[in-house]
Amino acid sequence: MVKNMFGSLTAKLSSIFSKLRGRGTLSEADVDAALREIRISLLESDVALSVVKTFIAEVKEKAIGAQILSSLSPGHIVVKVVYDHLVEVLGSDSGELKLQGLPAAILMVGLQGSGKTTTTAKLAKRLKEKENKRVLLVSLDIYRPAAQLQLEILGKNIGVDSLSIVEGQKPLDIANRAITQARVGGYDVVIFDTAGRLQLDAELMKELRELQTLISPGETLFVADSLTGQDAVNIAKGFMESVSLTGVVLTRVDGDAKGGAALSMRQVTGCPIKFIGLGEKVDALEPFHPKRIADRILDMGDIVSLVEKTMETVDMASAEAMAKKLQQGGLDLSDFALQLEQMLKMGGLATLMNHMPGMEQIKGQIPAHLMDDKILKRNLAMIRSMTKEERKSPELLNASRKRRIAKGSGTQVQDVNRLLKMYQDMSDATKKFGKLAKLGQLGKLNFLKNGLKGFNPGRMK
Ligand SMILES: Nc1nc2c(ncn2[C@@H]2O[C@H](COP(=O)(O)OP(=O)(O)OP(=O)(O)O)[C@@H](O)[C@H]2O)c(=O)[nH]1
Ligand SMILES: [Mg+2]
Repeated sequence: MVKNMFGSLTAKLSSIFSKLRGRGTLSEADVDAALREIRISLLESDVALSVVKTFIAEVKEKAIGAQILSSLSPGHIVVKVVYDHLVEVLGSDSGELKLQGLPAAILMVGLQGSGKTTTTAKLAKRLKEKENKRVLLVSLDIYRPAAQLQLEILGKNIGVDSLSIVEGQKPLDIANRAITQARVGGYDVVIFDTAGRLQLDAELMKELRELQTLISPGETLFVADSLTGQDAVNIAKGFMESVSLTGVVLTRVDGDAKGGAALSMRQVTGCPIKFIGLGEKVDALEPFHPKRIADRILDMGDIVSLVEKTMETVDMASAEAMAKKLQQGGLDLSDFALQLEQMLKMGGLATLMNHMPGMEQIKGQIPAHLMDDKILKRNLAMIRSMTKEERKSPELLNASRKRRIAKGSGTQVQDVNRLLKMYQDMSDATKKFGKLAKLGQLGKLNFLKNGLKGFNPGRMK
């Protein structure tokens, strides 16, 4: 697996987002600050400059316009926006090859040493084993000594035929012979491996164009080393001037590449990344999964899933209603109950803490029995034992009313007092945001965090 890929970017983004975490609101300046860091990280991770620029501009637009849910921290939202955009830019799940014509042709192109020949064998093995295809391998590399033999040997290892080698034959002639041979021999797919070339080599690029015209392949796969850095844009563009590409295969993803190439190649070619190469062996090939790669780039899958979970469970309508109330002057206990219910829906405090990075240490300090949903449920039970009027105006709660509520909810009077204190703290905190609310910053309030602030487990027995 690609465990170490993108490691450095991951570390950097983690530190950026830990700075954002714990803040109540996220201003445009915050977004800019975070994106500046992301920009640097992407550059340091070898994403090509022009690609970084585009990515940042797009993410910024989304981050500022994003609907910020009350129960999520702004940092979480930014993580999610960056993650979603990364997935989007990286493209869809792939691993499909367009096999067009009989025989279907696949043309492999790329720089010297990028992994074309190895990938040719990997694809052949895959087509043979997964799709039951009869594959013919053809090397058009007459330039490097023993290149044709290299492919033939690889073919033998995986039990796939290769076109017989005729010394001195030119690539176009070999290609012609291969097509005839494949038809006669009843092959389903012909994979054409080509000589590695530099885009500066006009003669070789011209040959590539002629080959593509002759073969008219359903797939022209651009094989690129994941270690490619700032050159990625020029290399890809150089090839695109000569041939039209249909897909990218990224090799050496098992190495310590910083991963920028995935993003660069994808954006520059506009082609899907179809496979990734994960080693020298013939079965070290996997379909490309953008989510998996994005997970590795950000390494914040936990936050992403928390955000997704919250978005599913939080009732948008009630959140909006609450926001409106806040604008008009404060929350009452019914609103507070609503918040508690939402927390319960999300799996209670324990789940929440497990999902929040940096919570690990705090968690150790909280007695285990307080981490369960009982507290939330008990608070809810007390609020439910109140009358409508009491919920609206908690100051009505005198000693005898408190006793009644405690009895009704199976709690003690001091529990009721703690609940009221918690509510008061939260109420104070949210009032501070009242002005912001009026300025249209409403969506960026963080009810849940304020709720947690008021919730002081240390004082609960
Ligand atoms: N670790 C690792 N090595 C790879 C991968 N793909 C190819 N290689 C190695 O990279 C080297 C070059 O691979 P080739 O397949 O010969 O590359 P090529 O593009 O055909 O090279 P030329 O024909 O000379 O242009 C070989 O040693 C391969 O074993 C990969 O995904 N991971
Ligand atoms: Mg080769």
